[in-house]
Amino acid sequence: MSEVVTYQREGAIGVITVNYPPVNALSHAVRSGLLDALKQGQADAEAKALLLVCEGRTFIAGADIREFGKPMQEPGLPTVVEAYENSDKPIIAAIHGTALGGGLEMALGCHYRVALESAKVGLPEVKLGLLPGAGGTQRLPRLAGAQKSLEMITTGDFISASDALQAGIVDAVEASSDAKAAGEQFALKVIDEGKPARRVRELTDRIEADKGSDVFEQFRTGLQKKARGLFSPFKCVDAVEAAFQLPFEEGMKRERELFMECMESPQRAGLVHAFFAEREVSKVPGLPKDTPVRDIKSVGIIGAGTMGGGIAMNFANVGIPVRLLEVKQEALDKGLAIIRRNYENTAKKGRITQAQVEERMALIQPTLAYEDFGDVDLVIEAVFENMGIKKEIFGTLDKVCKQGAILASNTSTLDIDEIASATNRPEDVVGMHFFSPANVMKLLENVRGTKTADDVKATVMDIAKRIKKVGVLVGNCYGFVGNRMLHQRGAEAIKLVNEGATPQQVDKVLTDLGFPMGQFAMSDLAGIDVGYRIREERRNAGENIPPSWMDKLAEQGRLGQKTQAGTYLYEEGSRKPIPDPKVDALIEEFRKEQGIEPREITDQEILERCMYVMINEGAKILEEGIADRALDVDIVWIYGYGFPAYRGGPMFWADQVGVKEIYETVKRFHDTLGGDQWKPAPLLERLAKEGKTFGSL
Ligand code: 3H9
Repeated sequence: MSEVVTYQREGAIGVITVNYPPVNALSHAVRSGLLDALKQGQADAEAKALLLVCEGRTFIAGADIREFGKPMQEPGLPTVVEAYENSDKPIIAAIHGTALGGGLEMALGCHYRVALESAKVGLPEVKLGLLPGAGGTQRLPRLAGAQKSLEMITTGDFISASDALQAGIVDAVEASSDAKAAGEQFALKVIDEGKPARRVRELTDRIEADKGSDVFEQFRTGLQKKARGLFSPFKCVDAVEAAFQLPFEEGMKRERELFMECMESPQRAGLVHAFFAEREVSKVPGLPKDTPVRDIKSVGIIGAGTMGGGIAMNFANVGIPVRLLEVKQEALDKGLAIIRRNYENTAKKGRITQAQVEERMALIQPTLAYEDFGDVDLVIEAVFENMGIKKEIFGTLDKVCKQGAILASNTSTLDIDEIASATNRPEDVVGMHFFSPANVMKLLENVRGTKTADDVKATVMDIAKRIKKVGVLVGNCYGFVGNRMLHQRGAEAIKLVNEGATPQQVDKVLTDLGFPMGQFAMSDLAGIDVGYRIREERRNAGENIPPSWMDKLAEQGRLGQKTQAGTYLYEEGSRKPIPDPKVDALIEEFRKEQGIEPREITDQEILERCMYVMINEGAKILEEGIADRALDVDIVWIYGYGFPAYRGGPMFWADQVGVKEIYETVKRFHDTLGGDQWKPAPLLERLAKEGKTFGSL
């Protein structure tokens, strides 16, 4: 008898229980166990109906993702679902937690579904580069029709039990916390009323109603924009459409073909890597799971600008009170007005209520006095990048904050140890680097200083979860993980334009790779003055940073979107970059001044120079221990810079391209172009020579 699936009769009901923590995923053992238990139920003459329930926190959350990419072991999930559907005894699925992917498909193979009020259902396969491959694309439309099925299958979003009831996906919703009891009650009714085994595959009403509908074309058109570069959403539409064009068995065959195409696509590999990497980053090497965390009940934020305001919203959104400090009343008023406007816009879109707007605003208390930080548990400084000012602020915090308070800086580049040196408690100082817009971007790059205490590191990682971000703990160096790599890409992009490429050409190569925007559109968004100021500071510090046409833009006051002109032009109220012939002329003039004869630059060269320079820097970051694992770098880039998740992050992408190929190209660039940035990282060289990948580290 399988240990993960058991069969037991209770009165007239044969209860099949799955118990495979943490989420009852459909591993080989679970699939075999489900078939065995079904056989027992069939053979049990006393059982008049069967009930499928799960132990633990959730109903089945899907196929076991860890088995993807390995040879499939029989029985496959479609076989198991079919066996359940074929049963003559009615089978009821009792759903609690989340019935997802293959889990919902199992439930759709059962004859009735009852869900707890708190339960959610969904077919999230598309988020892993797949489509539902155990009949989900053929059975769901028979219950919910074309529109709802397409919505659920192409977005992968979960829906509530009541929504599922309304859509006809479940038959009953119970306001109970006991799925087994709710399922048994439903099963007894089925037995009493002599209800038959109702097979979803035999239902035709919804299929007939939506046959020939233009909704499929509408979805395909919508996806052109929403799912740019992605493979599986389009296959999802094809598979759902097949339910309306083909008899059930043939539809199932079509689903299988399309599923296998997705399974073999590199996008599936990238998205599954991203799924596990997102969960792995919270397990920090050397920081045991049971490291204590400090109790954070209130937060102080210094700076009510775009960054500080966005950070404050994150805490207010989850009910944590914030004290927001500015030096001038005017700046404070302006900052609060922007926060209110952001919340009101969200309310207008129907995502929060007006009452929630007021609740959240009430949690953000403005102040002009550092003394008001005397009792907060965490302070986050979010003023502009200037070491002198930051040190002064931390000196003040050291005086006013209570013992045990965590003192964090939102610096995006500066040395945390130097900031910490302005206090007498460097163990309490840490970096918490939010990404703009801070209330939207999911990454929180937490930076450990040399002396940061373990419980402080554990606390800031815990806070990331509390405010619904993905926290990555990294080491202290100029620009940390994300910006250190970005700066290399930015410098290379500028040089490519110096040499003959156009900014549009560089940006297009990056957007074709899947980035939401290119390097130059991004600097326009961030503000060209930001990069300019950094370059100037580094020049003043004696670094050899050659002049560039970007400096000229900054000097002319073309600062990007905020001045409606940067590398591109922007129409009032629009974020769409428009190429500007004046910038072409400025670049041309710059080349003349510098004596540069422009040359034709291929897209391939742009791709290699922009991306490989980052990979080389990533290898240095790994070698220095600034990032613990390649997957930490991947998550920083996916959630902080919009690196396409379907490529798995830069280091995963590098493994796909081939470490050896990248090493050889980097070496060639070092010989031809020169510069430290092209000096092959010893780690890159070693991996290339040993035939290994970043993922193997
Ligand atoms: C599919 O079903 C294909 C079929 O159509 C066709 C087949 C032929 N497998 O997220 P959490 C692990 S595709 C293996 O932190 P939460 C996860 O790695 C699948 N492991 O918890 C983590 O492990 P660890 C469609 C899985 O409460 C632990 O469980 N299904 C799986 O925040 C806890 O996870 C999906 O895409 C899995 N399927 O969220 C659902 N799922 O502790 C994917 C989770 O070692 N899962 N783990 O780090 C989820 O969306 C969330 O995990 C869930 C729980 C909402 C269930």
